[in-house]
Amino acid sequence: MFYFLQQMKLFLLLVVMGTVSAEIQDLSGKMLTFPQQTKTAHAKLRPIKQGYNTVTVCHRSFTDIKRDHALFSLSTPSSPNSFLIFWQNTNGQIQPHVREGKADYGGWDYKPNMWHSVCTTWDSVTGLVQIWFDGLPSIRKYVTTGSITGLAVAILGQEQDSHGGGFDINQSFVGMITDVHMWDYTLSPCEIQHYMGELSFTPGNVLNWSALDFEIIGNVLTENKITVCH
Ligand SMILES: *[C@@H]1O[C@H](CO)[C@@H](O)[C@H](O)[C@H]1NC(C)=O
Ligand SMILES: *[C@@H]1O[C@H](CO)[C@@H](O)[C@H](O)[C@H]1NC(C)=O
Ligand SMILES: [Ca+2]
Repeated sequence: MFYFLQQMKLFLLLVVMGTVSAEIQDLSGKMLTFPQQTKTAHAKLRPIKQGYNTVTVCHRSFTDIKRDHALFSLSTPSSPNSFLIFWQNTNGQIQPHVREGKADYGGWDYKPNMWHSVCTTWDSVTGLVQIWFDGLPSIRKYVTTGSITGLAVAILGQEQDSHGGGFDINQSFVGMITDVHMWDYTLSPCEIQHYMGELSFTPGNVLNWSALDFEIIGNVLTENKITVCH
């Protein structure tokens, strides 16, 4: 009987812990801090919808690392780079990847030690991608046509070489990330400007920072974004 009760307690504890980690949280005003370089620490985000013909992804990040790193990594079982936003340091390029396609965007002032807002749009019919960096649009480039299908997993802090894993410490992110949103449609330039200016905009219907279904693995902290004195 005692043994049974102990087992029940353990079971209930696991249920409670499971519920907590699967909880949907409002992260408005919060950021995720990735305080050390590891090949394991990350946040795993579960999209509300699966299967995308059109994508917009926006995020803000703050770092001082001077090497390659992933800002946003979404994989599906058939394609680890289904939707990846990558900083390639050697050539100083932001590289949006969509499945097997990739575009190189150079010429941005990607300064360390400050927030940068990045939005990326892509359409499966034209195959065109475009990024917006701190309010400025890039040219529109061809990456690939055809939808993103299969169970998507979005990861912050690491770059996926396989579905949900295959991390490389030399592509990990160190710093802070906030305001991650994903839509299954293209935001208008006006809506993107609203996001960039931290004004009012329609939250993502695929990933919504104000109602985020996510899980933390390793040393990643949820902290307040605003750090002004009163
Ligand atoms: C990461 O980069 C460092 C410095 O360039 C290198 O010594 C190390 O072998 C790299 N590690 C991996 C796993 O590629
Ligand atoms: C995002 O989350 C907020 C807070 O729960 C909610 O009010 C809003 O409707 C959500 N937006 C979308 C598009 O799901
Ligand atoms: Ca990689």
